[in-house]
Amino acid sequence: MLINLNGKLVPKEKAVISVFDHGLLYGDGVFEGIRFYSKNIFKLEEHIDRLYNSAKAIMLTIPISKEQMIKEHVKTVKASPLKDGYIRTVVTRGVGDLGLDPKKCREGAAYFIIADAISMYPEEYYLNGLAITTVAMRRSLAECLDPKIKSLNYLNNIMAKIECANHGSLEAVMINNAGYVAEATGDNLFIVTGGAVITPDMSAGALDGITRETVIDLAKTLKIKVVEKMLTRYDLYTADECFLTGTAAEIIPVTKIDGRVIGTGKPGPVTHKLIAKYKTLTKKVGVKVK
Ligand code: PXG
Repeated sequence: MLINLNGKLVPKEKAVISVFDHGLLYGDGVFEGIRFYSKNIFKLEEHIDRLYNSAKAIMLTIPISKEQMIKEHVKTVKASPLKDGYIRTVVTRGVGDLGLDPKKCREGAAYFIIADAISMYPEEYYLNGLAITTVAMRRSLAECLDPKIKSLNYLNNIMAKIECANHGSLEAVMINNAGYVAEATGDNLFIVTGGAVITPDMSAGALDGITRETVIDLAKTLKIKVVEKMLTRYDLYTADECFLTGTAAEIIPVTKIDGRVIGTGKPGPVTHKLIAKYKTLTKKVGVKVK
């Protein structure tokens, strides 16, 4: 496997970064998770835009232009033996002295791009639905670390993941400090109630998911009403359907929340329709890697 390390393709064993890299020392950096299907990179421009926005928010200058970054992604996928896979792009503040001041990273930001396989949840959950649980760990406040920034600091989500695993569940519902539903640990959350597709408003504190946006667009083309609003756990328990969205997870049905069976207990018709549309779209669009 070849890894793109600062623009050079190097074997996995040689793709190493310094222990003085501030991405590692302080979580000072940003990242993206992107998929490619049959060598087409899905929603690449959107992911690159979000990467540069995350970097801008933390005042991190990415050393290459967006256009060059797109080319580096194409180069990395081209070098991969995989037809379908997952790309993990990371930009760190770079190598610096000890001390959290970013000025100590005099060489500037560093980046790497990995193209590899990924599996988020076992296949049976895509067929039968996932059981998820609310955790005590609250989603970070936008006033502290805005969930819109896809930073290398994922401890908020990781601790929620540990907490739900301690309760024997594979995924967590994260709520914000006001008690409203924000998202899952690495996926956005949707419900279907009265025929409408409903998802927490971005102001609830969630990542501005690219799959979330895609699903909203697909629902609209299917003439399904889409609502973005604050949701409580009561709204989840009483929904007809529920599903999670993310680049890695794609669309996964949820059939149980905190022990409450959702709808019929089986993935619902709207979820099925959106999964089918999403699959078709991933085959149709994307940046082609020749
Ligand atoms: N919420 C959070 C907190 C995320 O990190 C999503 C939602 C879904 O966003 P997209 O744009 O993918 O629809 C994410 C996505 C990984 C990894 O290991 C990345 C994510 C989630 C889980 C694992 O690369 N990011």
